[in-house]
Amino acid sequence: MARILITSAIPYINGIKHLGNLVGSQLPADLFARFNRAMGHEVMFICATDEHGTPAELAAAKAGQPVAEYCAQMHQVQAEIARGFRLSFDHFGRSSSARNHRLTQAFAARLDQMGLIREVSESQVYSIDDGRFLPDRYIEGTCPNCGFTSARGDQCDNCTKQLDPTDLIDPRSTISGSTNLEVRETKHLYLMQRTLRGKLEAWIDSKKDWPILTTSIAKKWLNDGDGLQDRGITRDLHWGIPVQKGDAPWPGMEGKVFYVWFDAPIEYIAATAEWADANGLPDAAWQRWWRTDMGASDVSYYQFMGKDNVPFHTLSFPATILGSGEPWKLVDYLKSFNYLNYDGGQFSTSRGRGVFMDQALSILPSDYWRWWLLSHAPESSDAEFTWENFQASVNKDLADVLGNLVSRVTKFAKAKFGDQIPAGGDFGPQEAAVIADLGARVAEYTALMAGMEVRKAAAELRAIWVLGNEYLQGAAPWTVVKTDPERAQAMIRLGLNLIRVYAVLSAPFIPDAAQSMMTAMGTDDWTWPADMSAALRALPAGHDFAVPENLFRKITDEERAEWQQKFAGVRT
Ligand code: B3M
Ligand code: ZN
Repeated sequence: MARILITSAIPYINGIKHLGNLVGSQLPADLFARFNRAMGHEVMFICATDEHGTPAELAAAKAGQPVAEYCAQMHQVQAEIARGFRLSFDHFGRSSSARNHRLTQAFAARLDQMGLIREVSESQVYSIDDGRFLPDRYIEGTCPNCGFTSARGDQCDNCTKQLDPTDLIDPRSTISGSTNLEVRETKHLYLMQRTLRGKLEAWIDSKKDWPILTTSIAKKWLNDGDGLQDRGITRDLHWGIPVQKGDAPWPGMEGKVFYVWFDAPIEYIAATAEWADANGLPDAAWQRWWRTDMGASDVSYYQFMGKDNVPFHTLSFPATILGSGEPWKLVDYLKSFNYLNYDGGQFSTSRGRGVFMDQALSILPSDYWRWWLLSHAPESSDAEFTWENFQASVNKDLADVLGNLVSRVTKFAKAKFGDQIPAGGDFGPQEAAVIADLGARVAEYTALMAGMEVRKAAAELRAIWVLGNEYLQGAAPWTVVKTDPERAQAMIRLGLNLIRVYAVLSAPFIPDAAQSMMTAMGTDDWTWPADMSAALRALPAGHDFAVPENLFRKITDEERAEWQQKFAGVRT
């Protein structure tokens, strides 16, 4: 039994995520967690909400709520939706937790002690009427390049020129509209990542088995232009983790908070501590996952995220960990994803374009979405969601192939032989052949799942479902029963056992349907079918079974057209 630590990138608190966000981190991480639990490994699967930074402040202001209240409420909303999608986190934490405050402040103090923090004096725009420094995107004005009047402090959206806030003509605060602004000196802490360049490069180079997408992004940031830059880890904001040296004040840093990207990955660790607290366990319980001096050296740690988050996980967070010189666990394998596009364009949170997690669950159960998203995961390239494709996948894979097999076998068995698995006949050459084929495919499927080849694993699972259909098509118990009922009984015995095997294999993708299949087979035996011949004999003759409710319904053309219309534009 291995010990597997899995973290998904932690979603921002500001609003409900769309399906593109889901398939790029939380969902494949859940697939992998479920698979590893099924293999009998000890799994710790961690996620959280990412609650600091300007987006959280802006969203709370827009909602007219104090930011702490807004975050507490949105955390509940996101947790509920995560349950709806059956995301099987061991803990869903909050980056604003007391645990993360303490840990983040402790890391900063330690990095300072290691000589890796320097103070940098910067000039920044201060709004006298708002009583605060303004982050770049809180400042708007006229673009000096093209004359666009709503250019932001960091970039002009019209001509795309990168800007400094001080470049803007007639700058104003987007919070209050005030033009009563001035440039003030302010001090910030910088993490001296350049000093750690050699260590980081050696570490990345040692990861021979990482996906190309991951290492190419890491290498690009390590070597591009001037190479790795020192990074500001503090901000002049009110909402966040106060800058302190552990428990002690940090002279000159009063009123400042840590930058959200400094504290967010530390929350992976803090959330595991939150898990221990929530379960009344001592510190050793979470430390054995994270501290190599506390037992974590035999943990395999996997991270899941979209490609835009890779630099922070291959450079910044490892810089925090390596720089601390303390025995923290570093990631062993980083699985990253490209983007999922939506119906000829991009998902857009700001414009409400595409399907958001809550909306998805309001029209169909989570298994439908899980299956489509995972079987089309944007691994080797970007992928695209279209309603035609979604309808076709659901109707063919789930309803026609899997759903139909389950319903046909159980209904026929009940009608002809009653409520128990029939005893007649023996397995013959046809059964031996399908057992051999299934065994080979399941071995391949298991390897693909272990290797996090999400799309290929889905294709293999589908092929496994198809094999069962082909066997029944060829064996045709519905015909054979007329001439040789004993033989038909043997076929149906295999068919019913196959339903249990399918439940086990399919559970990581479609957990609810898998549970229905298992319940209908009157058992709770989730043993992974390593030996197919034994697995297809696990349910003996005389064992009770039931006909389950229809597992999947088909999506009609009318529904498809309606949904296409409904999700094309602005979210209401
Ligand atoms: N919240 C960005 C995102 O949700 C960011 C990830 C943090 S991972 C530590 O895509
Ligand atoms: Zn411009």
